[in-house]
Amino acid sequence: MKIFFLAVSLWLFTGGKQLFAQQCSDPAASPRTVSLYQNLFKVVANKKAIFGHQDDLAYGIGWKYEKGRSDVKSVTGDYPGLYGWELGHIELDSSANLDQVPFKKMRQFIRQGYRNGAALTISWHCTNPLTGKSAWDAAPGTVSSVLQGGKNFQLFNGYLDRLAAFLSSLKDPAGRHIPIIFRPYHELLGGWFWWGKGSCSAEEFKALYRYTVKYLRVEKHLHNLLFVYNPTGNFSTAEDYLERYPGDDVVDIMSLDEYQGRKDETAQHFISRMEPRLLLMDSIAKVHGKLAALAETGMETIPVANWWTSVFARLLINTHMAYGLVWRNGGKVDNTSQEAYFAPYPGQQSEADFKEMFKKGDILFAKSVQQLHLYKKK
Ligand code: BMA
Repeated sequence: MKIFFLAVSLWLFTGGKQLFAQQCSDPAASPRTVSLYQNLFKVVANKKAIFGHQDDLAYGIGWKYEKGRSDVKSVTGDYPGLYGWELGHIELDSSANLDQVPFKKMRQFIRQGYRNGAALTISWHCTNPLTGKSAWDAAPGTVSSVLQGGKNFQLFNGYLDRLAAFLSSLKDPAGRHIPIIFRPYHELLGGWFWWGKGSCSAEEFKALYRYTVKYLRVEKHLHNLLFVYNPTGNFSTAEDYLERYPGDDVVDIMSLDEYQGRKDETAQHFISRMEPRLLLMDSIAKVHGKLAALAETGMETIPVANWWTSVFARLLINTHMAYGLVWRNGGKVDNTSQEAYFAPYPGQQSEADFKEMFKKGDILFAKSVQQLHLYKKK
């Protein structure tokens, strides 16, 4: 309830309006990046939101690397309006990411999505530079070890060099960098990643984030990036949400990651914990002149037949999110042999409702996003 009143009062305070101009945090952002940002604000102004899916073009239920295939397309006849990709293991110079998607293929998929006018977002489950274990190794002291003066400073700069090389290789045929919505160090209020709360101080987190942005911008001359601040939903006040906020000059999008519990949570419960938080986040974003989005969400194996219209679309539209990205159709449920998925495939029990959401038109897929010309100045 407290969150709800806070959200409402912030909303009233701002008169429901953006207080500041919708400028990219990077003053030298490329024209296409600026256009993407401003057009995403228009999506929200038109009371729409974009549907996103992680790894959509790479694989799905029962298939892998089949040209043109996508579970979302098999169900609706159209592709998502936003594609999510994951760079974990790029820092190790591997040829494939931590989910075995070859970076070469990923680059092609990214170019394909861009050519078709979709938005693109990238996450990075970066290896723990202190222990050499996975991103999920939340060893305390990791963040301080990579900051200036820390023993892994050089090693981590090498990680950033490889990350930058990949981001820099994303170009259109005219040699211009493809705009990317980049969300490093995600779920930072959770305790499971080495950059998470519990493993570093707020000041260390901010320093890590700021250093990364500056490195990519200043050292690597990358001006095709919109940066996402991406906590989990375990906050109750604006102060909690912003505790580790690295600053308006390095962030473009305020977001959160949160999933509906597969077995133990009703839709009503999920909505009641999400709606006030998303509204609060939206009002914080407005005060800071930023865009708000649901960076990651979903319900694993979608056991609720009307989940799309009754939960997903409802949340995005009611809380003014620019987009919502559901996670990949791959991996395993709770380390069992059951395949994990977050978007429906033909025959899946939420298929009809997904089509219904598609037809209604509030949630945008590839063709409608294409008509928005995200990368063109209006
Ligand atoms: C997680 C799961 C893992 C995967 C990781 C990074 O949520 O899907 O299987 O390795 O994301 O993509």
